[in-house]
Amino acid sequence: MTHFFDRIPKIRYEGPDCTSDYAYRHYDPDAVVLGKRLEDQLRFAVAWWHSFAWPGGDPFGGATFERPWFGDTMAHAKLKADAAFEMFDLLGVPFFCFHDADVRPEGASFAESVRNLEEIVDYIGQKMAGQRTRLLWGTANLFSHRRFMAGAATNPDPNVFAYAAATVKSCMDATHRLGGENYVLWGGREGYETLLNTDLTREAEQAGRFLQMVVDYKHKIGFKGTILVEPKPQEPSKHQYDYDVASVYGFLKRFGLEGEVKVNIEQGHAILAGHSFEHEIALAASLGLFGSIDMNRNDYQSGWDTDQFPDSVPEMARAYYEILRADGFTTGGTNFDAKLRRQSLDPEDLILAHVGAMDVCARAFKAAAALYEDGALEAARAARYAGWNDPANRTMLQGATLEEISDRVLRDGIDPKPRSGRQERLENLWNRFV
Ligand code: XUL
Ligand code: CO
Repeated sequence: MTHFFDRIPKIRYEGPDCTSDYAYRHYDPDAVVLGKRLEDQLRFAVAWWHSFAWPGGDPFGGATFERPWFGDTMAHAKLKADAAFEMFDLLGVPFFCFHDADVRPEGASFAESVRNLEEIVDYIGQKMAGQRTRLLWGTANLFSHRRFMAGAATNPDPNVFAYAAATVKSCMDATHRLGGENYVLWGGREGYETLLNTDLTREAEQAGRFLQMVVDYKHKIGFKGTILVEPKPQEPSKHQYDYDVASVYGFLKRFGLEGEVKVNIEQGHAILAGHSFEHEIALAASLGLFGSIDMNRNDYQSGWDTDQFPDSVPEMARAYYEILRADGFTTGGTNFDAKLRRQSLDPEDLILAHVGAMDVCARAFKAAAALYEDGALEAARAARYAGWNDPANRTMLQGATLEEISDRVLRDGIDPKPRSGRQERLENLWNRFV
């Protein structure tokens, strides 16, 4: 016991009229929505790094948080794990996610870092055996240490490529041992600061080879989870190669990995790339790449990655509507890759941030599910394309040539009549549900 969360009661669903801070108003894990328990639809996960490892610094100031587990020893790492599992239990959250660097102290050598990771993975495994929290995904931190400043897989130095490969192997082993449902690669430094010193061709080939090895190793060890790439356009690099879903798709096609790897889409990253979150989800689904989401938004004025907890039901509903159209999550889930504001010092802040975020997502999901079940939006979409059901029209996509189509236009006197896209009507429909 850490006593860190001592004054906080276990959070339960108490309904929309409840006035306590320490209750879910919308997230009832056992409520059945579209044939599944809400817990199994949303698959919430806590991010170890922001909740337990981040000290509250920003570019202008250092740590603001004081936590009894801050320190570089295995004893600190275990205390941190104790606190994490106490919080998972209080929230009743089904999953967590971690990087190696969040859970273990860095060793004096690579071998010592791996030993530390194995020791803490044993410890986390024992904790998992005692409660119901599972691992949504594991990942390697290939961006914080100075050795990765010029990239990991895309580093000009082959020794860094080797170190990164060995690190990913150790993190895949850890994820596999803990029964993780996915393994994530976010290429924070896989990009460049200036084209003046960068060989784009070489760096892409290194990244492609690296990901092929990850996929090979997944099959070798019998890891049944999904390999996920997390797109982001920039920050910390000036330009990151996994810019957005479309760039990741091109990269996967180029290296023959499109059937092996999916994407973990983060709301804030989508906006940084000049897209909406729902655009990235819809595109991933249409390309057969949709995997999981990181549900944290940015401040719309600041223009950088502020990793805030979600607070907007209408925005989240758009995202969950697209997830429902993609048949929901399989191995993926809703990970709160979100951090407190640096003035939010108290244990309560950490709990209430997650309670609010889970309620926002649950409310959004239920609204999206009601609209999806109603079917009016999907019927309108289908009606818009209904002309393609006519066999004569279908042949145009199935082998008819330009000359044949031209003959048909002349023969039948085809003369298209523009029709309304009915956008406002559909927006009104949307707002009846959300
Ligand atoms: C950084 C980010 C990471 C990844 C995991 O912007 O989103 O936390 O989710 O490395
Ligand atoms: Co993320």
